[in-house]
Amino acid sequence: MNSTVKNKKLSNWIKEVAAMCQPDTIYVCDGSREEYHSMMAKLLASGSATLLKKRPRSYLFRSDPSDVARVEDRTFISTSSKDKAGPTNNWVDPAELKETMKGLYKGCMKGRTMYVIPFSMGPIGSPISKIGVEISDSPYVVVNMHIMTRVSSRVMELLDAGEDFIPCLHSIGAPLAPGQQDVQWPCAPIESKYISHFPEENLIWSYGSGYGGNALLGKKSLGLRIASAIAKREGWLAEHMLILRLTNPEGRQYHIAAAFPSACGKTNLAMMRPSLKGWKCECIGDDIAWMKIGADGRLHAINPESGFFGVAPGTSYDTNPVAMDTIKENVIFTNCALTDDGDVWWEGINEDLPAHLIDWKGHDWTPESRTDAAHPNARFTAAASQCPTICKDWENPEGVPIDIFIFGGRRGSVVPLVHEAFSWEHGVFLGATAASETTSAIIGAVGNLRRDPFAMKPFCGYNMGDYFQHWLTMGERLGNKAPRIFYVNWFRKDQDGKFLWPGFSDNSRVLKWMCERVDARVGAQKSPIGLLPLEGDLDLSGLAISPEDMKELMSVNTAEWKAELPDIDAHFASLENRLPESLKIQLRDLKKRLG
Ligand code: GTP
Ligand code: SPV
Ligand code: MN
Repeated sequence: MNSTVKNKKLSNWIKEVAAMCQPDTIYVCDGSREEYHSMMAKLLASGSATLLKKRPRSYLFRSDPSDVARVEDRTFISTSSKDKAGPTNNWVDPAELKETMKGLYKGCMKGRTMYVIPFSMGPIGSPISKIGVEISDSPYVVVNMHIMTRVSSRVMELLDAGEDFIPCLHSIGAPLAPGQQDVQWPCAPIESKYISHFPEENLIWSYGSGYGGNALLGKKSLGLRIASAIAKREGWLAEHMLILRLTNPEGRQYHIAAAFPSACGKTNLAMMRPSLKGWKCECIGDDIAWMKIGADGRLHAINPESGFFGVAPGTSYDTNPVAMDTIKENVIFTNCALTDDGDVWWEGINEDLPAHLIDWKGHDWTPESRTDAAHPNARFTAAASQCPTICKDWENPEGVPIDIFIFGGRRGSVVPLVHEAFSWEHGVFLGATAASETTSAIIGAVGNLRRDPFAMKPFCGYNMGDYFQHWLTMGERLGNKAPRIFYVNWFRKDQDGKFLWPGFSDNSRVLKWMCERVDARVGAQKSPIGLLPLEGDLDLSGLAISPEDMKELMSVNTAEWKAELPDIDAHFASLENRLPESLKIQLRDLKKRLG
């Protein structure tokens, strides 16, 4: 081991894990640039990474084709009773799960280095931050954690001084026998992957995958699943939300937090460049928000991450110029295609189709190939500090006071562009019943409609019924200082399957309406599902959209909404006695309004 660890809990844990996993060596990370570059040099030498000639200090990785996204079927919330995890989570008894996983962990790091990664979620030393230590046998995880979290010797100093931490154990599950040649992306087969969480003891055990949220354990595992359980116990919120600051032409600031499911537009909205003149949007976070009630009685949000792990396909100078500028240098790309001159490429990056590429599987690709050149869940990892619109307050430990919550999802039909909740309770009902078509961010079928309450179905570390109650309780505590709640759908399509709404920078038009609602500058019309903009209140100036398309976008069809009810009934019924009474009343009222 390259350094001594003074924190007793940590040094004991390192010993215990080393005895179980049997690595060749142990390396404690300090988070320095030198460490990052020497790891990258090794990854280049081993053939795992490709240096991009066209992008300074940027690298491309190709994963195993079986290891390309989060594995929800293999993700577990292991609590002392099944009821505590609830019907939306996979549950296995903790003793049984640990027995199974200990069997897998035994000798799993043979022939490899075991990295100890001390990291902070949130600014180092801030009272709202949490320290984690990830033990991993993946150097790819180390370099990504360097960008996505605050890995630093300063975290180790806090640990040395006795601070507590959340242990996050990770192995790719691919030991090497003596002399065995390594592969480019070692991992275990799907059936032996386990992404396990023990929220009652703040513990994470992940085995078998090297990709994204399965492996970068600060993100979904600590930042959402464990943090949501802690937040419930302590009376705050850990949410799958972007955070942005919108400034109107008069200079008034609004802070918005929005929850959309995976690959449904958080990064894009967080980095939006408004098409409306005089409006400014600044990015605070693109995936996770931790929110506490401040001394002023308002809800304050911080982004616990320090980087973006963003969806590459669809990102272009047309759709998301801010992201394009964020990823000019110092980027890790995963599962993108490689151009002949040494740059990355993906579907939707620009109009030109290169004559030849190396696809994400490492094969030759030409426009005649019938496959995607980049995997649909190909990602970029880039530091938040590189974002040209990063808000100067993004690391303020006080957070920013939230004015507006937005829920939403990907719905080709039924759901209008925007509606507002009648009340906090109705807003919680909108979050609780949110539904979206599944995307490539999850292993499994794409395009299946499912209820994804608060975009937290895969990330809530406890019973979803109790989570709904927690939101209701937070609303009671916030009283008239509670953020206003809205619901959006950027993805409604016409009969030909074309998006009706231009989206991206034009989403600023919808945000403007929300701000004007907050300031009571505009009214609204009642519909059975919520409040809709009055004719003419949505600023469409300079936008070429036909009145027919606009009408279709905003339409609330009673028959279509009635057809949603059986699925909502079933969703609520699955929560049984944990479903709060007031949400039952909300559903009853919706049924009455639909007639
Ligand atoms: P995760 O990182 O998985 O949590 O995803 P995310 O919610 O941050 O999604 P992201 O912003 O990366 O968007 C995912 C995909 O949706 C990309 O291909 C985007 O181009 C596309 N997208 C985002 N916003 C819009 C929009 O307003 N309209 C349309 N049509 N597509 C959008
Ligand atoms: C998501 O799936 O919501 C992501 C990507 O943000 S991952 O880090 O893989 O969870
Ligand atoms: Mn996400």
